Amino acid sequence: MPFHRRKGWEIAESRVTAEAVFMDRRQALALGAGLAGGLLAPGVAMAASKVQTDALHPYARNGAYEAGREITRESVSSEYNNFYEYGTTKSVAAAARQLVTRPWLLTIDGMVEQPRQIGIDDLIMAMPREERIYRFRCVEAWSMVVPWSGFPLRALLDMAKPLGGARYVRFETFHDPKMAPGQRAPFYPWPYIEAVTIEEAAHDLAFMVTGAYGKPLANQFGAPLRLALPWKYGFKSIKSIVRMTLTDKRPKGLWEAIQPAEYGFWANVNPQVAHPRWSQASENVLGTNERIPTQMFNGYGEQVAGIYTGLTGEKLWM
Ligand SMILES: Nc1nc2c(c(=O)[nH]1)N[C@H]1C(S)=C(S)[C@@H](COP(=O)(O)O)O[C@H]1N2
Ligand SMILES: [Mo]
Repeated sequence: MPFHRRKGWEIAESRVTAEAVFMDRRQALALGAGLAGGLLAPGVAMAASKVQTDALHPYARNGAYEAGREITRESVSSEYNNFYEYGTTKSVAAAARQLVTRPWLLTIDGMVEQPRQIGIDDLIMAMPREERIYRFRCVEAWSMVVPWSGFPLRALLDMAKPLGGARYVRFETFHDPKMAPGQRAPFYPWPYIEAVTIEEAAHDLAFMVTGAYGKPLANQFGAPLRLALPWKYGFKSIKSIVRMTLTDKRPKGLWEAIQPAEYGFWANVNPQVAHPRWSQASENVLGTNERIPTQMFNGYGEQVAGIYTGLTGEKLWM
């Protein structure tokens, strides 16, 4: 990566942590005059360095984003996940406790004015935070409704300052087989990758998620930073992101790399275009016994259809 001189306001994650430790030492000294400082301080400091931005929750809800359906109970959505780094079943919540989310650096590189790394808490502090209720449709024909907390991806793009030739935004999940047993499975070309066009990334609905249900993001949802693209099939919404790269070449996502006949680059929701192995006409609503018709662009067509006019040669629906 090109050399990057750190600006005054870009505090290194290591320094933030050091600062939190220092603050807590002081607090511990003030509070625990009668206690053995050595016993109290380190534990307190560790907890504090983990939760620097946790207290910002709940983010203010933006009422412009409503699902028109009941929010899925948290006890349901947080126990039914796709997170192959932690197993190929839906019951990955327990295994995902191994995911260590602090310190966490996001690398921004490729075709940007100034490549950089930023700590997750500095990023969260710098972004315009809000809560939005989104519908979510997995390619496996189940769906849910979740109140996500986060910030528009466009705000992160603005920070990254893409160069004129940049056409795609590529995202990468962490790669650490010690922390993620699923990444020891050689079949998958780890790390998980996903990408969108720069027009899609700049769309108002593209949302970077740092929380759900008014709280910091549970590990199994892809803490500490995941994407939400509510008009696309769920596999585009990549979890636990460590890198965002601007590029002029169309990247291949992990699923497209393994099975291009079933999972493509665009993956826009369309009830009329069946998956090779099942219909996409309807979906199971998690936590209810309902089976409801699937909507074009998952019901977000009015907002996003304009992005795709003129892209006639593309397989927009797989
Ligand atoms: N890194 C990573 N991101 C991922 C996945 C994954 O296995 N690994 N699964 C995808 C799929 S297929 C879906 S449906 C959603 C599931 O999100 P949820 O568990 O929050 O419902 O995450 C997507 N993002
Ligand atoms: Mo999915």
